[in-house]
Amino acid sequence: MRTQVAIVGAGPAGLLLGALLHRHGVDNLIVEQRSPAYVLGRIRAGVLEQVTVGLLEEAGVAARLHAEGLPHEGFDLCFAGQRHRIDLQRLVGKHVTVYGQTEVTRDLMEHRTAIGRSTVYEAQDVAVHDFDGEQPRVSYRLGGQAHEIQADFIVGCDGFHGVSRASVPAAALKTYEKIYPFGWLGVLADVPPVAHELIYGNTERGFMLASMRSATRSRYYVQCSLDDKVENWSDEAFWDEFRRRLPAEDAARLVTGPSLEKSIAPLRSFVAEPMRFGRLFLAGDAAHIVPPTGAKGLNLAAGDVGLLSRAFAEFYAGSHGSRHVGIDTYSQRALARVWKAERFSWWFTSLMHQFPENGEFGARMQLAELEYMFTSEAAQRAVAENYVGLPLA
Ligand code: FAS
Ligand code: PHB
Repeated sequence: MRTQVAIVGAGPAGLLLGALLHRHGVDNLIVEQRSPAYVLGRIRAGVLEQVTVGLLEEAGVAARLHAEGLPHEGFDLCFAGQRHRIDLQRLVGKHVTVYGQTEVTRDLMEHRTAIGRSTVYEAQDVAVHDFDGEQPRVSYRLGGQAHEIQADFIVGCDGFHGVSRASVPAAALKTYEKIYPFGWLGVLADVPPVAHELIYGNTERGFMLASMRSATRSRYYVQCSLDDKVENWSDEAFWDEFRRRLPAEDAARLVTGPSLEKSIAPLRSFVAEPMRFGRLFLAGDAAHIVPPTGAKGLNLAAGDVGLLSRAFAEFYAGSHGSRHVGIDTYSQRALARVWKAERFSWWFTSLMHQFPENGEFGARMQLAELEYMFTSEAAQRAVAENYVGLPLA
């Protein structure tokens, strides 16, 4: 098989890249190791930046998002018995949209089928070859048969544990990592959200987040220890703990119910530099990870493929002279945006979680930062500017 751009991974990054390339008339093929049902079964992000919404509109995949997504013009921060709202619309004139990653992935999958583009699911032993030359290849096995794709370019959209970054010689990569000393226990349940906007809480018992997927489906999180196990948490135990961390007025109206999904996610910050190796490019979680506190992971992946799709469109459409500007500057432009999101996600995580190892002074620094924020319009505007997302280069 031959294509212009071979994409490894059919998560949101790979599928959005495929849809944007199709829009620009660039031929592409996606190879995914799991089944569609498995990919859709992963419960992850919930908040889309306007840049992400714009890219889904550009790809022609935003109809359901506009019909069912929930525009949110602010969110609440709770700490030390206080509650303050970050008014995104007033502070920076923008909002975010609550629409689950599962729904984004479903929309992109259905779009890909409708436009007749193929995705190879349940591919085994996927490998990338010769990306330091002019004729890179992707090989895989399907139903016991060996297959190979020749391409002009390969894009690794295969997540943190994928094969693409792992195929780059270690000497060519510089990685940066921070592991946080706690995880997030998350529950998805068909119960009405406890509030109409998101609530982030730094409580003495730990971080909490009240989010949602719709007016009838809630997504809730509590900070838990790294060695905690999801089997230690019955639904009842989760609801008791979540209720304890909610502000009293919300706890009083909390509706509980059976969990549809319950899992513990570790938190890490990670960046691999550069994001290009010859004719292999990395995008999304394959290149970087953020703690979910700032709701940046999915949105950073979308930004990467937005930059990359324009670079490939220029390459295939441009005159010889300009053909390479986009692809030659992709890594540097993507990383400039990635590091700013890494900073915000690290800062917001450091502010909103309990760090017993930081002692009482550390706790007072958090309190001082939060109290300063709510006496300073400039500080609130900085939070709002980062939360709604920075512009695409
Ligand atoms: P993904 O990991 O989503 O997709 C990679 C795809 O590549 C997968 O389908 C995988 O099966 C496939 N793949 C892997 N290896 C392969 C191989 N060798 N060959 C072929 N295919 C291969 N972000 C937020 O903004 N908010 C959140 O609340 C949030 N919660 C999260 C919770 C968890 C447990 C995790 C792990 C992440 C969370 N994230 C969150 C981040 C998440 O949303 C990612 O940023 C997003 O999935 C990134 O999308 P992709 O880059 O496409 O990577
Ligand atoms: C979610 O709804 O899953 C979500 C929302 C905001 C975050 C993290 C996760 O910061």
